[in-house]
Amino acid sequence: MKLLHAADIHLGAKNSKLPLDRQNLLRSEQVLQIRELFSHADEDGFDAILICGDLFHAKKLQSKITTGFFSSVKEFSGPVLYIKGNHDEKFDFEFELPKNFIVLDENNPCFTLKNTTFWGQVDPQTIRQNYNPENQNVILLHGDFEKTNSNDYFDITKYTDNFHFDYIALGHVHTFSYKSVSGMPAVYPGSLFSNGFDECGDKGYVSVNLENKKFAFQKFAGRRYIICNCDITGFNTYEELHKIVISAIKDSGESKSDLLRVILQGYYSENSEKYLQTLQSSLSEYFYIEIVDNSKLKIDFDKLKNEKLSFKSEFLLLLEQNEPDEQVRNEIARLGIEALRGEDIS
Ligand SMILES: [Mn+2]
Repeated sequence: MKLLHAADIHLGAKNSKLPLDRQNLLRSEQVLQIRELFSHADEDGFDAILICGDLFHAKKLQSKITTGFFSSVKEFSGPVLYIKGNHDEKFDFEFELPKNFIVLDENNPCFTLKNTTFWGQVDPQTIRQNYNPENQNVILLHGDFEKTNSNDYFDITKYTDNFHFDYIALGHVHTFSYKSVSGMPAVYPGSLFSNGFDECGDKGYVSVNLENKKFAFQKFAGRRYIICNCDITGFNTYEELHKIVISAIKDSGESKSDLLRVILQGYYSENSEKYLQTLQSSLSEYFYIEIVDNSKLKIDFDKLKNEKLSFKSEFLLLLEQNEPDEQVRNEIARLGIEALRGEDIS
């Protein structure tokens, strides 16, 4: 039996820092990509799709998102098995669900397909009443079983100490990871899409072959969030700055469809051409790009102190007389000079 194991789809979630048109585009794209995935799941040989919680981001969603999702479910001939997560535990199913969309909970603790029983996150007593060791058994769980101090921690041993599962399908942790628990594979597929710069890298689902006990991460999300650190120390002209930034972006292995955050670091000198607006608009072919400027002005104190009739020189001399700590003095000097240049204080 072949399973498509997904979790944390967070339909309807938005990265509110993005421009509105980009947010809308991403949300409708996600619905269409899921339809594409589900409509090919039969020919890709999947017998069932598992969704281990946080399918929906909030209690209520725009109906075009939910209708879009459930129309995708109908594209697949097998069952789509779902448990609720912390984000969608209160989701209102105010409409008729497709027959192959199966919610596993205390009212409906398990579902059997051929020789495999799928379990929801139910009381172990409930499992005991119907557990058949002759079958293959798979359990769907949502939460963090490793971080005992997490609000969403759950004790996995109440399942693994009492039953054998051929596969433990998890949700909640947004990065692909797996661990063997009492010899059983416990797998987080990670989120299906990324929703921000705190979730960089490839996102996808896990393809599971229950017969040979093999599972593999499958890259799915078309767009990635990428953080690109860029040391701009040493540039003088705008062309030099542009060249340094472009080369750092290329090194990140990006594509034009990704969402990029470029973090400028290092030092620039007083007369260097740091034209950030121009830089930003020269990179407009990316789906989304933002520039975070953490670079610092490098100050030639000796030169500035010797300037005649100069605010900067007066300021630095005063500072030297009043602040004994050199590190503190340098930081105040940098902020003061930036302010005197009429710049944003970094
Ligand atoms: Mn989640």
